[in-house]
Amino acid sequence: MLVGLVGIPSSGKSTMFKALTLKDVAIADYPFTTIKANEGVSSVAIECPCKELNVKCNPKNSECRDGMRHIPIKLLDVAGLVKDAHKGRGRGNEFLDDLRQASALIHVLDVSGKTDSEGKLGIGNPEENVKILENEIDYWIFGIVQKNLGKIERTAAAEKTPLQRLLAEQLSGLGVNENDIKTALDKEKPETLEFARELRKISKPIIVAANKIDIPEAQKNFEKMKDGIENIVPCSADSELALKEADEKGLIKYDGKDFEILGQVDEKQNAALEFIKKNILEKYGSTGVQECLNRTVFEFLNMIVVYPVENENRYSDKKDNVLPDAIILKKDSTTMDLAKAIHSDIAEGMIGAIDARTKMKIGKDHELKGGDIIKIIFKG
Ligand SMILES: Nc1nc2c(ncn2[C@@H]2O[C@H](COP(=O)(O)OP(=O)(O)O)[C@@H](O)[C@H]2O)c(=O)[nH]1
Ligand SMILES: [Mg+2]
Repeated sequence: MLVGLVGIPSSGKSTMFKALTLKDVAIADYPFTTIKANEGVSSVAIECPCKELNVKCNPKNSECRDGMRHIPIKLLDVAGLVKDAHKGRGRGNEFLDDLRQASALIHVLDVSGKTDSEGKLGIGNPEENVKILENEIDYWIFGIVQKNLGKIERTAAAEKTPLQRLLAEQLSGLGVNENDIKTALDKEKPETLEFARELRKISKPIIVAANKIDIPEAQKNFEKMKDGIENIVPCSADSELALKEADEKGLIKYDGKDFEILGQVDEKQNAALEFIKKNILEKYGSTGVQECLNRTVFEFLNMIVVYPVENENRYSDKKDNVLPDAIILKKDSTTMDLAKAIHSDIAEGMIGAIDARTKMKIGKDHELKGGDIIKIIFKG
């Protein structure tokens, strides 16, 4: 799973990217083999079961800080969005290529209205920029669908194959399946832009990070916009970065919601910290940056976290590491899906599973809930 940060130049993508990937989870089993220049590792945070079970955990693929489990997520800084990117403007083609890999997008939007739609200083229209981004993606998907549509429709008719099946093959790189396409086909005709828009809503859900909320004009603009846009979170990437850096230097202890001053801060630093506390943390509850990523993964992508164990009594693996791994799965996943996510050999030899909380035996097609602790029983 990969989440992309998109937005026009100067909206704050790199700042947000840096804030989200700064000194993040230190992990023994590094799960991502290749990291490109614009890729980084961030994490989503969720309450760890160690608190409720009153055990001390030893995480391997994730980290537990103050009872919160931080699970790594790959993040992509997708640069190059300008109007007409789908026609190759700016770094349009690169931009769209990067988009293909993303499961969801965070649209970093400068709501201060101080940058125009090209990222230059001037009068910007944040609402219009939301539309520009959606349109660019819609036109890009539209272009892919139209490419062979005539031929695909003729083949579907001649072979009596459902159109969605043939389209699914063409669009597999976009992360849409046959069912998704059927859903879109039920609403719109495939030759329309509206059809592409339906596919975009399914395959690239977008959360809007209303960034630069520390600027007074941004707060005014946000109030005007927030009811008209479904998924919008007020953010201050600059503040998040400043807090994380101060935490790293040992000046403050920052827990994502509030901070405590620990070290020697000079007058200027103190004023900056006070400003963030009063105008961001107390007003909005957080800088919004981590919330964007958490909501993207758990709300829009409908993911849950499950903990596989080998010893259901000690909630541990063979080496007695308690709650070693946190696995992110789709909401309707089964114990078999969990087995597959661990190892194909385990899935092949799987007999059943045990719910470690209740110690009850469960089947291969048992649907998992978020926070489940599961032992897979398999023939090795
Ligand atoms: N006031 C304010 N400025 C920000 C915020 N986030 C980013 N910026 C500034 O906006 C400018 C562009 O940021 P950058 O991350 O390079 O944008 P990018 O082009 O989208 O990658 C920089 O001067 C940042 O310091 C924020 O939350 N508040
Ligand atoms: Mg940048």
